[in-house]
Amino acid sequence: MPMVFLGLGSNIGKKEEYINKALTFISELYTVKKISHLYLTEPVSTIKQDWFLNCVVEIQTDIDPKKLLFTVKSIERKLGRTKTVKNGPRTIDIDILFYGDCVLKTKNLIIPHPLIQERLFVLQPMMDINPDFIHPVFKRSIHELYHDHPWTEKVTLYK
Ligand code: PH2
Ligand code: MG
Ligand code: MG
Repeated sequence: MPMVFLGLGSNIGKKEEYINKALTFISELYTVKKISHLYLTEPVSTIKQDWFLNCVVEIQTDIDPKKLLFTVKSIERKLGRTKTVKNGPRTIDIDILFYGDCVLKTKNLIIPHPLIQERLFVLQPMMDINPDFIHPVFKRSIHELYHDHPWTEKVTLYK
């Protein structure tokens, strides 16, 4: 079965509660293999907003990626996510980061997530759970991408 990684982020209200509720919903549907630490992260955005809590979870599933996207979107809606501006504040964001070595580009879904290499708030938690995972497009490990990052974003361990 492919190694599937989801990135979670919250920066409105009771952030830790939203992350935990999302993890509960995810674990009711899929086998959770690993959960990273939780990080308090500076928003990467042109919009002024609160800091985020971020983590990454590895799940075991061979559900079709489009169905997985549909499921994570429904979890976001259950947790009060509403459509606002791009990169704006949100109760919960659940992104499909990797789906094994699958490379996919459709109108609604790009796998791997196209910005992983630019985001310390993804690379740092990925380092916790699978630093040797090879990015299927760049053919480089998480470890290498992490060390190449300019580390301009502030990311601190929360829990
Ligand atoms: N998500 C974004 C944009 N910016 N910044 C941080 N720190 N954490 C996020 O999860 C995040 C972000 C778009 O989804
Ligand atoms: Mg996102
Ligand atoms: Mg998203």
